[in-house]
Amino acid sequence: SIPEPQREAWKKHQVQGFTDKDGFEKEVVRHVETTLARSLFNCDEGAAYSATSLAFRDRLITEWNRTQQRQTTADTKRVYYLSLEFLMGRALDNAMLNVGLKDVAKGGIDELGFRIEDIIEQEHDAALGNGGLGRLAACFLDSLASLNYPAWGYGLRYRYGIFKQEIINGYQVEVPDYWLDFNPWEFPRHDVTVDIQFYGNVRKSQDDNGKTVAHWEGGEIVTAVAYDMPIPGYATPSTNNLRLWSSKASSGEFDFQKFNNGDYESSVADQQRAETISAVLYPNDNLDRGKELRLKQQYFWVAASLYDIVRRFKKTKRAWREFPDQVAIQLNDTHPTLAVVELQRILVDIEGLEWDEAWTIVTSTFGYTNHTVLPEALEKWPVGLMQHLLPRHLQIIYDINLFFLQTVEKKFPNDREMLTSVSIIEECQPKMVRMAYLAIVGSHKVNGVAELHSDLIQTTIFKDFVKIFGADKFTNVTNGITPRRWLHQANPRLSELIASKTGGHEFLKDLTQLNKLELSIDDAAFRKEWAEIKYANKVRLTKYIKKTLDVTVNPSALFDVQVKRIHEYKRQQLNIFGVIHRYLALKAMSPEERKKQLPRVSIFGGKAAPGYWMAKQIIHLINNVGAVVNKDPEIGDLLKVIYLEDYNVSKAEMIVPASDLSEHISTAGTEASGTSNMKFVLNGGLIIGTCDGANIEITREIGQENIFLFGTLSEDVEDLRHAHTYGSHTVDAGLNKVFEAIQSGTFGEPNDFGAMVAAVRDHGDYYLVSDDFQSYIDTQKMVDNEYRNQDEWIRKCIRSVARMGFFSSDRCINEYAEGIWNVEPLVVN
Ligand code: Z2T
Repeated sequence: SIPEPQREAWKKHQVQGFTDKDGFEKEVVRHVETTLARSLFNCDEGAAYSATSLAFRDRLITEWNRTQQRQTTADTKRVYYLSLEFLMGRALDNAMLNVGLKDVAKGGIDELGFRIEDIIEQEHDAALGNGGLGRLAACFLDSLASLNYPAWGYGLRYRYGIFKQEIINGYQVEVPDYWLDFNPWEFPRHDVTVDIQFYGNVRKSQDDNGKTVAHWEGGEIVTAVAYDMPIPGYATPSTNNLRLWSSKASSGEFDFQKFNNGDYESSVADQQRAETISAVLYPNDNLDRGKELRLKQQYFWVAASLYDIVRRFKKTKRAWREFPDQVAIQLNDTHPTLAVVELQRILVDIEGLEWDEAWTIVTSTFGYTNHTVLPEALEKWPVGLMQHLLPRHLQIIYDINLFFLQTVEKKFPNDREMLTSVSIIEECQPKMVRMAYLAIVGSHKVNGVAELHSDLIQTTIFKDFVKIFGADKFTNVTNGITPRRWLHQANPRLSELIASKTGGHEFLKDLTQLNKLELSIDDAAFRKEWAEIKYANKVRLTKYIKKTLDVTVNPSALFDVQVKRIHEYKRQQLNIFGVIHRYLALKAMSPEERKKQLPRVSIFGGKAAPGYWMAKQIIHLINNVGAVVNKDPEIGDLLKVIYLEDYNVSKAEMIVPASDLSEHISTAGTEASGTSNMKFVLNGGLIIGTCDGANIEITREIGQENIFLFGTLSEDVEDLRHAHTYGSHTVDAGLNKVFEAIQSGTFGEPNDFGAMVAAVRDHGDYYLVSDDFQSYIDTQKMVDNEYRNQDEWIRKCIRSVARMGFFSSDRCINEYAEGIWNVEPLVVN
């Protein structure tokens, strides 16, 4: 650090950061000329994007430094959010809005000869996530910074994010997403590295006091390098950090023997092998595939993050027992569960604490969030694999399990069934480590992400743990979304209109203030402007559809949207069967009758996991239906079926504000929460949905008269499934007509869709498509009728928006802070 006498010179030249148009332009020109090394007038939109981003990045990084310094000085408790996915999307627009300088930049960019919208569009999404879980982590970072919580995110810096989806001849094709070409938002920290060990053996020795000490020796070393992304809070100087780890070969391990023997190629191969760890995001949503490289990713990231956290704690020179007063670590699903074991290892093997003392620290530090009840998504790792890759960790897991089962045995004497059912080790062939059980045992709180989901985990998959630990350990924190990105940024006109009716943009910091909108509901001019904004958003999407798919849709038609990962439990198949049903009904009508029908555009979007064959079949059917319907002259505007390619965060920002009706129609009890449901309602769209996940709480908040609910209730699902398998299962007439159309070749080769039809008709219909079909069709009929009354429809939209305050991720983060982390904001003056 610089000594006092010289600090004056530093202070004098401290970076101030631009505050007006002139200052902004100066920074942009400087970056074009120097950082990008371009001659003065040689600037295209790409360069203008880069220079604008660098100008904002410079601002953010000075605030970032101050925030970190403030947190270190205050020496208060910090939150660490460990997530394998952060679905950040674009950063520039968000940075401009959060810093409050978008208008300044807009003016400056304009003077320099560009349009701000075009510049924003240049940015490649940071797509380091699959769907809801990763986007939730991104919303949480925005709220943590906006609420001034001292918090860090820790993740992996994948070279390839989620693949880019192309639709070719109606089929999904995956293209690698190489996004790191030029990323002005990350700061490489080549001086912040951690060496991570894999494989090897454990040797035990006795220390001077006769205590057994474990030594993990040998194996291989891979180096983790930190890359930091600044996370600006909205209307606050707080700028937090997202630290992503990148893997490279350890410099110590570079094999000089090979090098000297001229085996240069194989040294390069070693290098590449190390880099493979952070090369690619696994593209599965709600599915665990148990790949060794995935386990390596998990340990690599967890060990590097914990080393960093422990290093920071050690600088405070506190006693170990104070660790949980300084550190809260949240496990985003079970992916980071090895952190529990790693912290225990650090405390016992390296720092020399007694087991019990260490374990108290560990369990007081961690909280675990569960995001699914689907059995195929619950992580399990073969004991043999764990033994091979992390031999010492497996021993510790066995010890954790032993002590845990001893307490269970005490509480439930002679209950062997209980012991086998809750054991962290599943005694099957091969034996498996159950990561969710390990996460529960290693945490002080376990939460689900919506009320129904939190109830379900406590009564089904984790019910024995409720008996063992008591109900207090289990809690609910209903998900939320950041209104900054999902209203202010995605729908600027609506945000302005709301501001004009609620007293400024305060609602962006306290979303409950939306309730003031209800006072304006009888204001006809307000409703008119509301409707105009929705229409303008639909026109924008209409143009996009024309440009990308060359299909003309009528922006006055009802836009019915289902965009999310393709999964049988989310039931895009129910939607497309409903579309076919509508098409057949229209075809059967006389021309006069047809004229009375309400025009509708069915819009789909979403990626299928590359290995999920049924999901790919669903995509194929939707595209084939579109190909037939969209060119049918008898149908015209009455029905269009659109598949939007490569659905991602930035596309969502365009699609969500353009929806009249969105579909959240999962089989009851399967969608833990859903978060796009919240985004759609917040943007003045209504919902058709099942009684599942957060739909239930949305209904409670906005009123059941403002939502189209249908279908089986979660408590009836099990019985129906049982009846399908053991009783006789018949499919109703309407759905059978749909199947007949598919099988007669109306939508292309019937064999392509044989498995999809058979899953419902012949193989037990696990997702209850047939059970819910008729009530779905009836409910869509209601939607048509209600949409005809535009005035009443708009009133419903406004009322719904007014009542959405609860679903801000700010509320959600405050609940975590109070109920789980025990942390407080660090107020900035
Ligand atoms: C995911 O996006 C979700 C759950 C997962 O469980 C995995 C992934 Cl990648 C392992 C989703 C849920 O499906 C969704 O209901 C929820 O809203 C979201 O997480 C955030 O909690």
